[in-house]
Amino acid sequence: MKKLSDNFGKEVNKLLSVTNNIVIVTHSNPDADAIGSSLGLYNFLIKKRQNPIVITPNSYPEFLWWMPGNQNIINFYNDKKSAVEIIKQAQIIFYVDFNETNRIDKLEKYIKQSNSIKIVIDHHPLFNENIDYILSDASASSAAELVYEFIVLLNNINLIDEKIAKCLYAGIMADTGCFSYNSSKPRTFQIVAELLIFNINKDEIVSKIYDNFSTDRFRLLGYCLNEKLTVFPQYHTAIISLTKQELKKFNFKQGDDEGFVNYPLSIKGIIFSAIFVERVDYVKISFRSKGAFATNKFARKNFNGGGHLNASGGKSKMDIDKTIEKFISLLPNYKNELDENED
Ligand SMILES: [Mn+2]
Repeated sequence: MKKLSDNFGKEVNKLLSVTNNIVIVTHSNPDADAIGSSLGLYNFLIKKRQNPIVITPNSYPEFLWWMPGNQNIINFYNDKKSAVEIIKQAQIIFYVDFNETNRIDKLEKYIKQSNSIKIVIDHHPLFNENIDYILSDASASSAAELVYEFIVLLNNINLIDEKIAKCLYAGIMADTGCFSYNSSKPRTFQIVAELLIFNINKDEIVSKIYDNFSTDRFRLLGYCLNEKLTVFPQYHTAIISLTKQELKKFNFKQGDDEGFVNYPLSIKGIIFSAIFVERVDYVKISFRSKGAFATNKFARKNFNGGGHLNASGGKSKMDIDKTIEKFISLLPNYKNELDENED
């Protein structure tokens, strides 16, 4: 675990005791871990008699709206004026579930202008060193797990309650795909055990996050798997693509393609998966892998992106067909690596 100071807990506690204006920011297109870790931290700071405000760069799916504190989140995209004003007043800004400011899109400009103290709580590989306090561990399951560690470092375990536990559980559960990956360390389960003490209904949380497909989204998934899947067995790779017209046909709403990229990894012998989704002026790409194949390196080198070893993303300004052509043309360069990692 990286942190800038051995007295992290003491120093941050001291800092919080003299600060009123605290802002928590998470990455754009927030997922369950982004919202769970942000609201876990939010509810914790409220318990500490602080007055934090969570700001998201844009909106996020309705299946995350149940989390305690959600009603107070400010969405920069919808309420730019308030968000900018709050950031101007901020004395501390937490970066939760990201550390590179290019992950927060248009919010970046305002966050960079702020001379507040910056505190990172994140589990992505660390690139931004321009931060006052860092709690970063790329081997942690989720940002939510690190928010728990943050509370431990501040010596405030006694403040954890059902609200905090629900949010943190949601983040850990979702970022590990219901404990199927990124969850081999005993520590993750120790933390989960501590959270379950608060009588949270874990099955209900899973159901809220996963059993929420609209009929359109469910049919879109079926369409992807049946019509839009291309498998490259020689490269242990499979891809899915979706054009704007196809999205329209299925009344696409933001987040509807969430998780689709994981499905090809269920095919025997496939260890690398990608989904290409056409947006207004670029192609959004998500990568997933099993084992040691580093999708983040692949994304960084070829598609302007980055992320975790097994889960990352990128962008392409070329049209979707050219983007896919480029992806396919790259596969031979990775053949050895993909062969080695075949399970
Ligand atoms: Mn995360």
